[in-house]
Amino acid sequence: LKTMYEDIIQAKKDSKKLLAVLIDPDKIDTSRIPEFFQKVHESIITHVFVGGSTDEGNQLETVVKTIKQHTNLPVLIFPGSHEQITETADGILFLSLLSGRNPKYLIEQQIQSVSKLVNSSLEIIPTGYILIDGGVETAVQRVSETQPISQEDETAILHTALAGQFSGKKLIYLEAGSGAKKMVKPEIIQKVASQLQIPLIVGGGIRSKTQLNAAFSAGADLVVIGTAFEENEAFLEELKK
Ligand code: 1GP
Repeated sequence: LKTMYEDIIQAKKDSKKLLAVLIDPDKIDTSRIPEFFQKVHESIITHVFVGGSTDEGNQLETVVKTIKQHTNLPVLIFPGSHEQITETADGILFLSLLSGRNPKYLIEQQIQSVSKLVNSSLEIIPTGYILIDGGVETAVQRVSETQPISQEDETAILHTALAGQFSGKKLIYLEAGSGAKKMVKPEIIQKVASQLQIPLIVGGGIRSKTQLNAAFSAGADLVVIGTAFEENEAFLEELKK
């Protein structure tokens, strides 16, 4: 059986683009999950990410369980902290916030999550997470107490991504932040994608098919969309298979 990571690598080789819906456990109404996932299955969505900067209602486990009952798509935890880990998912993006200089999000959260991960069957995917200025102060910035990298600073973004690859990350995630005003510019995606050997994830502030296609054409292997689906389910219908 192939791992989820091997499937992502295969998709990259085949130039098959991947799209994840991000479910924020603080925002989703679990009673709407069955209906929502019917639409997801009619769309080009290939992955489900669950997580957020905060999980105030402690809903992550319930939300993941409910989602697993209604989909066969791979479900990955996208944790805002070590508390957001549940065995009921298929895997976890094991994030290091490489754009920041806060040791809590570079190594402390990771150590604190080990007791939950060590005997779990979750597929753990080491991911270099790079926060980029999306034109508005986002929750990641607030919670992590780190500054995003300016979109003007292309070299810093590129070098951060490559430093992640050189230190063994399996994925690089360029993040403008949930609800960003500006997505990561296609020129930046292109610059990073052209030098990176591992798959590239891009998310934050993508709200239209045009923006989605711009991210894909620039070289994103997997795009993540959350807010636009929360606010407008018709957008999901625009992305029919
Ligand atoms: C956030 O990249 C994701 O972590 C998705 O962002 O909610 O703006 O789509 P949006």
